[in-house]
Amino acid sequence: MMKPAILVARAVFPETIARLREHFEVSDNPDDEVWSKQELSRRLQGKVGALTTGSERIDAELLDAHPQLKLVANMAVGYNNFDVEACTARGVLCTNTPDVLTETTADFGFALMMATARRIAESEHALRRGEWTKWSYDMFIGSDVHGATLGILGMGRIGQAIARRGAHGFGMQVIYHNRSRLDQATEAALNARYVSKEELLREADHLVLVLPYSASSHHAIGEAELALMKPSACLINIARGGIVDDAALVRALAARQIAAAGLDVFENEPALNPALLELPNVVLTPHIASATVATRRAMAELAADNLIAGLGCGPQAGRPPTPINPQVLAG
Ligand code: 8YV
Repeated sequence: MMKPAILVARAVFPETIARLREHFEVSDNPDDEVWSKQELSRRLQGKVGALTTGSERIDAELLDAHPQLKLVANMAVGYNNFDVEACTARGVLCTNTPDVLTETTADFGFALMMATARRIAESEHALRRGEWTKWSYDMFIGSDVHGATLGILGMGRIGQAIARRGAHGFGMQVIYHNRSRLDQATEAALNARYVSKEELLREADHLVLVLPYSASSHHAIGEAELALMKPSACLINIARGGIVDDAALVRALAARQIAAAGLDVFENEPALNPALLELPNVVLTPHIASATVATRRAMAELAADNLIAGLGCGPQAGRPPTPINPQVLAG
């Protein structure tokens, strides 16, 4: 019997490709090129499934060109690169990779917060430039993380993992804002207090963004929001580019309206607002919050599990572990 054909749109672990080959005719991308929309469409010809990453946009136009496509498996928890509504309308199942990256991503959020508050990148760069000639009382003086007020915008799995670290590891006062409030028991366990968005902005010493990107979260942090923050505050974005208005942030950082920012995601990444590169008070990392060996392996394997089961293969056939639009399975 002919195996179904799938596309793996970006390079992944050879072990994952080998596993997929047990079930599918696999076209892959070992050179890890980022294909244009046209090239992606060309490569999708005849494919019933695709393993994608945040760089591949799956929209109505692409779906209409490929009526044979049944499943798109994103190797990411975020799926703003998918038009889920268009997929659901055409019976295309979408899957993502939640849970397996929660703790790793929360670790990174904390690392970025600490690097930003304690000016680690800025001081390290100065040392490399040979500028460390003497000790001074105010050299790279920063702000404390322990005991400070940790603000979290978006209180899903990753937000809660960050809250746990802050409350239980660093004795922080945790405040959060989210579309829906957590139940009392979860709030009590995290020692987290629900506040309005305005109070969150006004009170946080360190504000961490962990909400999904959508039309409603576009520029959730812009000029007006930055103006509410403390001049001593740090802003950390490990969620998605576009949640912060980067041009407004550049202005706020340059004017020291807030103290510093730590950014793992950017509008139009991997291109970024060039003014960010000129600012000393921003820590910039290339979208690596989930990048540990164990977690990236787990993400690749979960994406593969979804493809295998979702396309009717293996012992879990018909029961992909993490569907985004499970109504497609029922239909
Ligand atoms: C991915 C992420 O590395 O999971 C997410 O939503 O942003 C990252 O973990 C990235 O999206 C590539 O797919």
